[in-house]
Amino acid sequence: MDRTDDFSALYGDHLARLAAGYGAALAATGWDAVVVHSGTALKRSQFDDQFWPLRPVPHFQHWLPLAEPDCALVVVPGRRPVLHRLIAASYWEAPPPLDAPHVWPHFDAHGLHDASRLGDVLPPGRLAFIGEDRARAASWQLPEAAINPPELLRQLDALRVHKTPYEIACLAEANRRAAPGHAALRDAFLSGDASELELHLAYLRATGQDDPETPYKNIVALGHNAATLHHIAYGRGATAAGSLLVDAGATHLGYASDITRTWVRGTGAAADAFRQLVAGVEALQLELCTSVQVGMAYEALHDHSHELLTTLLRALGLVRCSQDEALRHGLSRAFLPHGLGHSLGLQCHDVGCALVPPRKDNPWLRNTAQIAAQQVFTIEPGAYFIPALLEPLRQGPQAALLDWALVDALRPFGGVRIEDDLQVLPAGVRNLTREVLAP
Ligand SMILES: [Mn+2]
Repeated sequence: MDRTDDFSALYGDHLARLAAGYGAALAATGWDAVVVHSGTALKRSQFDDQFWPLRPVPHFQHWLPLAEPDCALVVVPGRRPVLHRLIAASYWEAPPPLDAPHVWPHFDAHGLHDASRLGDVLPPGRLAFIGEDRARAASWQLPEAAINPPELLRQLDALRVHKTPYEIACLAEANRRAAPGHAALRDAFLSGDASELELHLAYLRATGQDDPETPYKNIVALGHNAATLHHIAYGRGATAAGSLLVDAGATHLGYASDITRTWVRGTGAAADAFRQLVAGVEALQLELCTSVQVGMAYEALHDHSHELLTTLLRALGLVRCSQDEALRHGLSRAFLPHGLGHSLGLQCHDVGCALVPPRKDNPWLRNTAQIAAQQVFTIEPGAYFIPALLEPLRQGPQAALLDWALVDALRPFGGVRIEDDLQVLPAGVRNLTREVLAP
């Protein structure tokens, strides 16, 4: 069996699991069938006639990686799924071609000249609609109560938490596609003075992606810009900045990778201290990856990341008090305000692992699930010099617990984040990122 047959077999198994899952969810929630809409192209402005590239409804992409607007997938338990595709009459726009021959044998495909006429051919019975375009559902005479019924949606989202071997293969390939981009930016940064915009373009070239195809806007931050967690307003000028943070991924058949690396250049005491901080965050990131265990709460791992970061900040001299005192005052939270990671899949911030809200002191944590085999999530600790978080400490009663001269010396480097994508195994993890990206 060659690799293509192998992949094709994985996809068949994936669809079989999906069909069983949809059947159970529909039966449990009292629906006879479901229509999953691919989405409607959104106008960039109501005053113009250009559209954003379609981001398909993830439930639709869970079945097939087709990025065409106004497709409808009709799932009736026990029957082959039926795909209605709009036969576009436009000579202005055409959807991207789909290079995935493994998909077509699994669907009964029909062409539709007018999307609003689908209502005429929908099966009888209680039909639910999953999608974003409520007006489209209404055009098919589906009542308001049939649109994204909360309990059905919750059960369909839950199906996306544990990845099938097909999905794991897609996520692994998305990592493999992103790896040359990270390697190219490391080399460009260490050997030249490219601007953020030039580095962003170099990443797209090295990964063979157009900007809208990336799973999220590349974060390319030189120097102090790394303190802006989602820095995407790329600088244009050559720079002598001592650090580069790149948070960028790739997609494969709709599945995303999400990878962050931080690089340091230059000499001197400040560069050496920041290099130690980067090495320390990388070491604690690796330790967190190896401590992942089935049954553990992801939030406990997040809490553990603050213990490890506190130890690191004390070792580097940024924090000048006991471990207990630093933890009691939550000093590490001023350096690391975001969550340790999130579920990953068809969306960069995938659903299903945050059904329970986090504790109040972890407001930005997007994964509160119990860790289980076949989940895929990121582990992405960081440490940043963010004036809006540090200044209140400097002005407050705990000011003496930090070395402000060192904080000020490191501020021009912005910050560090190290992020990998992990598949949880029955014992331990598979690191989808490090298996393709050399240190
Ligand atoms: Mn991430």
